[in-house]
Amino acid sequence: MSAGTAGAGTLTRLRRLALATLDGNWEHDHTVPSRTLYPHQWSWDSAFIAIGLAHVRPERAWRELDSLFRAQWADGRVPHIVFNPAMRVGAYFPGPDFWRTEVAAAAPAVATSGLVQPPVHALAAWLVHRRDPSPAARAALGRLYPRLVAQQRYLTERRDVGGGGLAAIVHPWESGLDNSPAWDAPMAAVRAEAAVMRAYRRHDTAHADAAHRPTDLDYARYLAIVAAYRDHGYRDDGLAGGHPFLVECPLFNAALGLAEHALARIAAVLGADPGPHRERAARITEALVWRLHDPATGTFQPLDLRTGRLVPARTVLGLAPLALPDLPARQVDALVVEACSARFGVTGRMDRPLPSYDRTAPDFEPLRYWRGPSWLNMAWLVRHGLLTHDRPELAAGLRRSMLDLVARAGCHEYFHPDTGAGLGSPAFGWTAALLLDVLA
Ligand code: 2M8
Repeated sequence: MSAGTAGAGTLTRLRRLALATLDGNWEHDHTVPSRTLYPHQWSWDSAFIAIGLAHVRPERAWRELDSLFRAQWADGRVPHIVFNPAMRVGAYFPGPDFWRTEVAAAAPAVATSGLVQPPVHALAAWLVHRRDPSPAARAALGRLYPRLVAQQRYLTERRDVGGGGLAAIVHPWESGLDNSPAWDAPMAAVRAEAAVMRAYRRHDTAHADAAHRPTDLDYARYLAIVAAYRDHGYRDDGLAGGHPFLVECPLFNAALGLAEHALARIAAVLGADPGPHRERAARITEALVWRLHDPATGTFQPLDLRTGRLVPARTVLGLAPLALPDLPARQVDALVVEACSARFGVTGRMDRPLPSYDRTAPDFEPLRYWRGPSWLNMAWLVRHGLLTHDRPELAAGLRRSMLDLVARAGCHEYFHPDTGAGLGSPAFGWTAALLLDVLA
């Protein structure tokens, strides 16, 4: 029997496991994604984690978001890592001594990275509030709202490098899908050599199989891109002139649009005007369709701003716009076809979980991080889209597959896309949190 159709006993066991994982990763005012691999606070992890915490520890859900936004930069950017000063130096690479955010006037006093991640926080704040509409929660929402607005303003004004109404990412880490095949073409143009890594000590490969992680050449390029941005003072003016990596990502921009939809609802609760958020949401969806939709395949593809070309790799990033409630029916239908194709295999009865990359591609790698394995946050987002566009059977198929993965392997970071075996960190925050959300 699969967990999706399991009895109350199995569901209770799953709930307990998820709660124990979140409690085990709780660190005074935030949840670490993993005690070993990622011992600090990560931006979009905190958003997903808050969504799960809302079901079991609502007060912590607000603290999670609040602690992240306390590290917001003066220009509105929400850093992708907030470093815990109590953690030993070298617990994660690259650490504060590499980021050196003090070069930027807008950086906060606490140590952070200088990059961002997909802005799923307004959606998270909205979902947390929906679970917990207490007066304390309303006050927490009221404190977050202006910060969420500032985050959107940063992304829509300073990051619209292409000038078409979408936000550009300046590093693959900003996509959240670090070594996705989507970034192979833009990364190939970044000058770096794997040998550079001899000068550094990677921390990730001490805790995870190197064959499952990005390569040394990937890391050398990651560092080269950070160095270019840092040496530019983490400023966003003039990026089009020479920054080595500039891409409009469908997932990142779907999150940007979803955030405006969520902010419209939050504004209505707080007695503010939802109108401008609705207008901005509509403009983002329009820009996504106009700029990132490939009519030849019906899918959404990243746009490499350095070449002006859409990236051809079909990854799970391209399914994310399905979560937008105002996506036109033609694109919704095409994305459902893509999700249900042999590439991604979504059905009402899934025998294998959703992969992060086209499983029919010759370079599909079932073990390597974002180049094939299944991740619960992607399944959660696609399920969210299927529910939004009234495909309950497909959404139920994805939900069952999420439950099965954790029932068999535990709260792993990611899973083998054929066997479902657990990979990466064995006690991973967003896996536990999003499981709690689909169990509710
Ligand atoms: C992974 O990314 C970090 C860099 O930000 C890393 O590999 O060290 C990604 O899976 C990212 O999406 C995630 O937020 C982060 C922490 O879980 O780990």
